[in-house]
Amino acid sequence: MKRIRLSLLLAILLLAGTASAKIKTTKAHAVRTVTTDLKAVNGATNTYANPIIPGFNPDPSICKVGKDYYLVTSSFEYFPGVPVYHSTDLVNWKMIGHVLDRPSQLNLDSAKSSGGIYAPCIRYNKGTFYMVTTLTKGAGDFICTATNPAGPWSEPHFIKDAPGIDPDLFFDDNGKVYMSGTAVPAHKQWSHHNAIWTQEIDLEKWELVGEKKINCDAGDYNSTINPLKAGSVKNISSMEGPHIYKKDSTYYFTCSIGGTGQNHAFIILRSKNVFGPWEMNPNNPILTHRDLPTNHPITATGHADLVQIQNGNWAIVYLGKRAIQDGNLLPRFILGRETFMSTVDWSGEWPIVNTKGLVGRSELVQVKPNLPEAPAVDKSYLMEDFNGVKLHPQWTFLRTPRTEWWSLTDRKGFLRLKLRPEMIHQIANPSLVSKRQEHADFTVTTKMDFKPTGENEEAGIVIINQMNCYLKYTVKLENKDLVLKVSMRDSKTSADSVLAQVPVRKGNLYLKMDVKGLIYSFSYSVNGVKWKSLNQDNDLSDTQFVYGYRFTGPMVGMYASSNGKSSNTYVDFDNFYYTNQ
Ligand code: 6LW
Repeated sequence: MKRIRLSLLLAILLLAGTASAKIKTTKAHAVRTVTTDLKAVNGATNTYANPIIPGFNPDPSICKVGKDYYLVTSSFEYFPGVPVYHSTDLVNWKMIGHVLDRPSQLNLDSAKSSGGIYAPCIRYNKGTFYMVTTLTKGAGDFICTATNPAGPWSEPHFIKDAPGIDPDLFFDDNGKVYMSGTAVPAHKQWSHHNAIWTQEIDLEKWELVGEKKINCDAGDYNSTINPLKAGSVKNISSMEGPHIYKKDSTYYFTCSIGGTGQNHAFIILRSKNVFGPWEMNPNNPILTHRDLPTNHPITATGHADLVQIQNGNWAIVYLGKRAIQDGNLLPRFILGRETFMSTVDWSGEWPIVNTKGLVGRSELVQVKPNLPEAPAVDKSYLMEDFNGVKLHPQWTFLRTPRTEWWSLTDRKGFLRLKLRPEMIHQIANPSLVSKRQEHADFTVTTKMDFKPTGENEEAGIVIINQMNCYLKYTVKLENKDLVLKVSMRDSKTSADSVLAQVPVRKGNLYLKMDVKGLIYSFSYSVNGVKWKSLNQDNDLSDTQFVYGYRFTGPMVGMYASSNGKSSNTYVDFDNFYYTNQ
């Protein structure tokens, strides 16, 4: 009762703060009050739904080759790394592979949760695709190349003396190539004061050449950022995600400020020189939600990349977070940072985001870009029967697998996982095969054939936010009895806590997990027809599960472990069906 009262009070305060907050736009666009209306305000019918790539897909970068668009996102401690998506209409996207799909390319052995691979940037030049990113707490920035973005990509070319994160590559029309990244300024003026360095790079020798310059220093522009709300960041904290573009013989520099949360904002500057000095767009930020109520359906919009589409139009891809719409008065963002898209009008001096909707804002429903409609992407891979000989690219591992502990051929039509001592809460590569959770409301079912012989051997379904924040729905052999249990670790505890359990028999068992926002329900069956409920309506609102990730997002999949002991046992999954409600 107390919690409801508190959230009610907070909600009243939040709604009171929903007074229309005006954002400054160019004269060409009437200033409009911001509402939380989710429909494209002009009632257009040719609309699409954001996010364009749902689930854990942050820090998008995009490039265009002919009629094709390719987009990459951050992948952190998950392997393969840096997923590559393809589209021809910017609305329908298909995962076509990963840049880092070989252990030789990506050593994540010591990556902690939200460590590993940070923001990537993809660019195309004269027949070659380039992807540059950062292996944090490791060898730093590196570039891979490919002639086919679906792969294979090259081994990494590590770039010496490339500090910071969020590297960018810019191919100038004079043949020079420049690399940029985040930097610590010579004289920090406030705690999160940082800058962006730029230096020419020789892509034959894979080394930086010439002088490295601080190309954009937040401290030089602090006073011209029009704070969009009282209390907004006084200084341009955390200048990140830089990109340089050239349009009509003018260089444009973009970056995000405010950090990847509520204060995130995307700004653009211009100059006649690739090293500035840069003129600030008077209407910055051109994309932000930092002045909107915290219960707005989308927040944290930023870390953007611009792309020219066709007939002079542009578009922008960026990360954002969706609040789950479960009627709760407090916003909860459980899907991590996803990839959103908006159209951009750059017919004038400066680009303007979403001129066909709420200018400078992201909306869940927006007017489509002016591109030939592409067919909807075949999502049948969500209903996986494991009849192939290779895992679909949606399936990922936690850190780099050093042995093939999984097989699609040992038992045709089944995914076989070997039980190994490694466990989710360790910095290791456990027997875990998972995919991105893409919806707030979804159901997963699996048919599992598991005959454990050793104590503590377990297998089943998991949802993992990070190594100390996960939910397991597994069959486990304990004291010679086989039990089906729901257990979780939510980073507040240092051990798994059991939510429910029931004795079961060895052999085939169907498991079902129904998720509605933060309400989880578990049932099981011996024949896939008659289901018994194990545990209904588990409300995880009061657990770290709500916030249990930093940069990643929830992954759902199949898990097996002998929990620290050696084992010769394995588990066979006949299928894994993910359906959104
Ligand atoms: C990304 C950087 C950031 O590299 O978070 O908060 C990092 N800002 O732009 C990981 O997404």
